[in-house]
Amino acid sequence: MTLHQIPNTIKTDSFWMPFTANRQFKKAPRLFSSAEGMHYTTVDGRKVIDGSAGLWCVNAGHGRKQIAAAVERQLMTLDFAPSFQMGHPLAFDFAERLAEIAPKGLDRIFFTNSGSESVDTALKIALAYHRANGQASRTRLIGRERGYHGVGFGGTSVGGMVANRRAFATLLPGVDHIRHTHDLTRNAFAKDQPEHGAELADDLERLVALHGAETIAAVIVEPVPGSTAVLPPPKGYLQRLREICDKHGILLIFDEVITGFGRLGTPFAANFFGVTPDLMTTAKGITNGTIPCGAVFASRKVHDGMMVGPENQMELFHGYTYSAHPTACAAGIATLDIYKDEGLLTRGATMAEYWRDALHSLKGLPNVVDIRNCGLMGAVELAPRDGVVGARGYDVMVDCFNTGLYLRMSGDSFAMSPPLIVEKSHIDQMVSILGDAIKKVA
Ligand code: PXG
Ligand code: PLP
Repeated sequence: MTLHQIPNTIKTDSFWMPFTANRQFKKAPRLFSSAEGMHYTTVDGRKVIDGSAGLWCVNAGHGRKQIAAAVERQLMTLDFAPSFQMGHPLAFDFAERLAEIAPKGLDRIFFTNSGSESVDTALKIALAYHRANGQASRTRLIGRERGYHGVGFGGTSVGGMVANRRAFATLLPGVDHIRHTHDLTRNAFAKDQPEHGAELADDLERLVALHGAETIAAVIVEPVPGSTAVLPPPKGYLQRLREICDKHGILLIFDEVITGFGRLGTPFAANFFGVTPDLMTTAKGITNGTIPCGAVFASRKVHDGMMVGPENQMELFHGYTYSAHPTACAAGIATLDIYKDEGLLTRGATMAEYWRDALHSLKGLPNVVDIRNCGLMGAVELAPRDGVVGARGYDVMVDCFNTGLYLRMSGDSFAMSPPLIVEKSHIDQMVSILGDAIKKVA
């Protein structure tokens, strides 16, 4: 397992790393020093193909000079401008550009700096919207088991990955969860959307019966959960969830932090599934991962519903110092230019079939219990070793890194989401390295 690992010459004590086993990592650090196109280069000079677009964010590939130039120009022109009671033109331009590619009607944009902030913002907008519309009793927020909505207290509360919640006590009150849709018994090795499970959306009716619709503000789901290792929604599931929300006056929030900006071969998952939420949270690919940025897309109904009261009074008491930061806007506009020029928001559709078949070719390898795909997202799930969750997955991940593939693990599953510039030869290489690692580690 130590193949290619470098002597530890840097001091690693001070950096408390996020979502990392710090003591394990620091014994044998895995360090990238540069990146271009589809590849990282490690500090010891090896090329490693990027199977996860960084952390699901580098959709146009690494080292895009156009973005770097826009950021540099912006820093030298207007490094910072407040967006509280002041403004700068680029923020308005960026919002207009996002509105142009938004799912129909979701064209009011609130800027944040991350997915976590987008989620907390959307949840707060949902509460404020109902209050502004005479329904202040709608305070309950509903998430879903296995959901990931970032790490703020709001996102952690509606999230449903138990390890992310366990240490943090009571979280927000008045939150509940519907059931997840992962069903190996009925759907293992399903291609694209699984056949079984649309009825799981009816679990929302259970919560309506339990709590009363008049207490529920919003339901938040990832159209395709990513962090929990890619769970495409059963056919008809999201449509049904939309119908139930409409029936009961509940706002539907799609968390598109991963699925936004071309991941499924459409600009957003809302386009892919033909279901439009009331609010949509985004981040990551919005600036190709270069400068932290996020955005909440709100429907006209929600936005206009908030534009009430005296005109000299703020409509929403919420915002971040860095909302619509000039460098983030510059990076974002340059990113949208690249997506448009290179057709990247729909390129995934032309690669999805090849991606699917390549991933599913791993069926039959030792310990592989499921393979899932949707657009340019994919996952391979292994059985845990001796009942210890994550041990086998970790060994496969390290072996892949040592032999030239970076990918994300979640327990004993591997989630892959290559940059949208990926070519068939890259896909072959990724699947070959992963397959070899699975055989070796068996
Ligand atoms: N919502 C969703 C659906 C996400 O996937 C967030 C919110 C939070 O975004 P920020 O920018 O605050 O991290 C995310 C982030 C992984 C992985 O490999 C996933 C995320 C982040 C880092 C790693 O599972 N998702
Ligand atoms: N904490 C303090 C003391 C602050 O003054 C501020 C912002 O002014 C914040 C937190 C919030 O920071 P941000 O707006 O970057 O989220």
